[in-house]
Amino acid sequence: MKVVRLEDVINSEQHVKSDNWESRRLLLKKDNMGYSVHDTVIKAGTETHIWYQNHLEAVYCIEGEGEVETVADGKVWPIKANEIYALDKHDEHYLRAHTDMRMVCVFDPPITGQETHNEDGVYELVED
Ligand code: 9YT
Repeated sequence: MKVVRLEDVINSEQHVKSDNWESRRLLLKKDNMGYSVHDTVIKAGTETHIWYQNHLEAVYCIEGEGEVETVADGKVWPIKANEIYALDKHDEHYLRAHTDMRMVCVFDPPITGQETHNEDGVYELVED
């Protein structure tokens, strides 16, 4: 087994920073778990367009509050600490953070760590 500490991931190559969020990737494809696990901070006041066409993602909010709007039906889902949302239909959505939101994200398939959001908010699949 292994233990991964957030303090060791911070400011390493597994700490990815964007305008709207920072993602500390605790477990990646290379860890061979079948999923990846990220400790992510979504910055207060931001709106991010996301559409993971190639991945399923579950997002557990452990701090803060905001909302998700699913594009297909225009439904707005308030999200706060101790709630998990599951993008079980590869749902295209907008994530809006009212405060800083700390989210634990699980991706299936696992991301490799090299993905970036393209113009559609998609992570392309990265082959080894
Ligand atoms: C909640 C969410 O999807 N945020 C975007 C970043 C992504 N989860 C990542 O790469 O950790």
